Amino acid sequence: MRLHLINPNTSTGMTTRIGESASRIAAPGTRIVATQPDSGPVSIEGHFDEAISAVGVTEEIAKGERDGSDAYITACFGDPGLMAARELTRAPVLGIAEAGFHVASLISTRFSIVTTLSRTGIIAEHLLQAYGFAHHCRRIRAAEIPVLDLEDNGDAALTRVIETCRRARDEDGIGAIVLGCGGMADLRATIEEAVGIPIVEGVTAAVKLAEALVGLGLGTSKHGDLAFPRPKSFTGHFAHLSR
Ligand code: 2AL
Repeated sequence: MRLHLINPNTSTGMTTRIGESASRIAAPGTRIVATQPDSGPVSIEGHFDEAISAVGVTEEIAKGERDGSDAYITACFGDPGLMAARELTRAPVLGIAEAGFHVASLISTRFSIVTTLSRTGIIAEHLLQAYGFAHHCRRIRAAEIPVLDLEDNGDAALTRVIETCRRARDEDGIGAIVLGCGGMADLRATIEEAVGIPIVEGVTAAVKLAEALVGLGLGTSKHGDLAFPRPKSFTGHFAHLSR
């Protein structure tokens, strides 16, 4: 099984780390191919970054289709371009926020999210509402670290994430925590050990869900709104997308 993991931001170091985390958790028959868009923001920390990165995600899906991918993961917690990505393939496409919410709801009745910056909290809140998980999430907390601090300032960032998770554990009335950034993919076990309650991380959760869907023989439905995009002309910068 070829599992194409798309880091929607363009930081190659983060793509490598996320890919390594995915490979460690993957089943022996799963090959992880980790890529990032050719163009776009180096980190995704707001609505503007998301809008630009979503185009890059769709371009990576197009490449994955040429290379015969069996499933895809979009590894940014805002799930940028997820529904658009699903329109472009019959393979399953999993967003890491979506995967994290599903898995957390299977092992706890209530969870909190610990993300990077407060300003990204509204993105997670919108996703909880869109996916029907608002009722399961008690609180969205931020460690107040820029995304690239997870790369450049790893130890300090980890300390802040652990502190924030401990506050969530003690104050939120929850059973589990969902980590809210793709850049936290390799931190799950360390944080769980330090905090002592189940920590769900979206990249690793998405790998196992993607393997399950492929094992079940299920892919993205082409009946209804996730059908391939209607052929039409695109103009200007996007003329190459005309079909
Ligand atoms: C993210 C993420 O997962 N990757 C990125 O660049 N920005 N979102 C977040 N809330 O930190």
